[in-house]
Amino acid sequence: MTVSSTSSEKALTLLRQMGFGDEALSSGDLVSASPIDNAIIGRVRQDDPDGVRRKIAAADADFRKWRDVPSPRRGELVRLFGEALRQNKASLGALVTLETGKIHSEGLGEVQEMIDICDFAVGLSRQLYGLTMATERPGHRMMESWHPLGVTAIISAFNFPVAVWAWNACIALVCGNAIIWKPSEKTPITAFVAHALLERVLDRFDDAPGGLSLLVQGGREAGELLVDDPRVRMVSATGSTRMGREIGPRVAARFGRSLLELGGNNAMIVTPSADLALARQAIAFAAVGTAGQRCTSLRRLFVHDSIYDALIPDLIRIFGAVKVGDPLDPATLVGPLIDAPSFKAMQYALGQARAVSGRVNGGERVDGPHPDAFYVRPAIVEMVRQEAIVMDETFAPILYVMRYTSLDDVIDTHNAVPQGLSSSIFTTDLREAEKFLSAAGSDCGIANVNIGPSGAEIGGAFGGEKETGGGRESGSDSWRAYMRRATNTINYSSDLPLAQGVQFEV
Ligand code: UN1
Repeated sequence: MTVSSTSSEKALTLLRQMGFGDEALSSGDLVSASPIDNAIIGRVRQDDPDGVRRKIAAADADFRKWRDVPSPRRGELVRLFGEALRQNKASLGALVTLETGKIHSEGLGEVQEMIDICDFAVGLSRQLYGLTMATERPGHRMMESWHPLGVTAIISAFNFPVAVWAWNACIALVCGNAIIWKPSEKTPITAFVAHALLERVLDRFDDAPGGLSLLVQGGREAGELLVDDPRVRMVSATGSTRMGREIGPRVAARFGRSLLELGGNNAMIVTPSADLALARQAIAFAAVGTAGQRCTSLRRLFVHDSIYDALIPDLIRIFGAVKVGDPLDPATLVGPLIDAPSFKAMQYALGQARAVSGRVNGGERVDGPHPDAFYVRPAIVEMVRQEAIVMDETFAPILYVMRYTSLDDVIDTHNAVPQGLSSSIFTTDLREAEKFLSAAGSDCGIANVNIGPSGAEIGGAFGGEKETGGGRESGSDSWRAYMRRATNTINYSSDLPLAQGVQFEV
């Protein structure tokens, strides 16, 4: 397999298309190499600790200006950002593919997800509603107001290098917050470009102060400075459970707010009444799409004993046949893994599965456009039961398959993992579907019927329970996490009645 030009050349062309000069990303100590062919696609300068502190101070100062701008006007900023994204969708989408290795259609989808959240946030900017409550006192009114919170730090992961930032950024901005983004060190170039597109809009938006949105490039140390600084009122972090376990307590120790979106171990139950053709499609996308590197990727499949043999051999065939290779080739469905450690983790998990009699199909390294890149055949692993290795999230295309006979029991097994992000059931039986969605059903933040666990729309609240961290971002009323609530009681009478009938005359 060959590629016509290297990722370096392609990245340069895309950057020019988006109006960046050749020098924009040509120097710095943080180097980004494409997982497609290991070619360097850009370099950025990492922020030193003083630089990070200066940015926090600037954001904090400019938050005080931004919070006074009416929220519909703040929405206008986000609307213009959405326009900029529409204009640059093709180029930014391709750049996402170059930097993450996700297939072209998914790279474009990621930018579409940014555009969608812009639209959502624009509408939201006129709907930051508070309630009016019935008061027990005559001549009084009681209500709640939602106010901007302060500087919001966004720590994002490599696998959705720009969309997850946009979910947080767009909502935080209409809520009146200043934002500081620390992207993954693995994807500094898409971060630079996405942020620069917002900066261009900010430059021509008179009401927006200069420190409203800042980018901090760097590793763990930069992240820690954001996590520990009391001026950062909220930390929204997407990444591993290990990372969240460190961030959560540190932010809590200073009584800051955190929104954590951590690991998933997402499952599907396929019942005897399921539409198997539909299930096959859904399983393939959810398990091998994005090379298994979504936090919502399907990792566990429970198939009823009576249909196991009608489904699994087909799936093994599909996994064996999907085209793995250059993610810019329209025929490819599975691009490379992000890097060598990710390949190692996958092989380790497969070894663990084999050690407990797991039957591994696929999972081996295959030829790609470059020998130093990590292209793998997605693995489908038949397990007798949910062993320890199945309880872990391995960020790679491994699908563990297990048989079940009783729905109640399999729901227990489904919920027996530490993570609680996304889940689904394939069934045409109303009772089974409703049971899965009920309080006694899936314990995840996302529970679906007849669609897979991945690929959520932005309109719903996104996040999960248990080790997934409990945060909700993106749609529905997730915006409340980015604001502070004040309860207001107003007395318009000439008396001062006390609540609960308390008498206190002086
Ligand atoms: C993630 O993997 O961190 O639901 C986010 C999905 C995407 C977002 C995934 N809309 O799969």
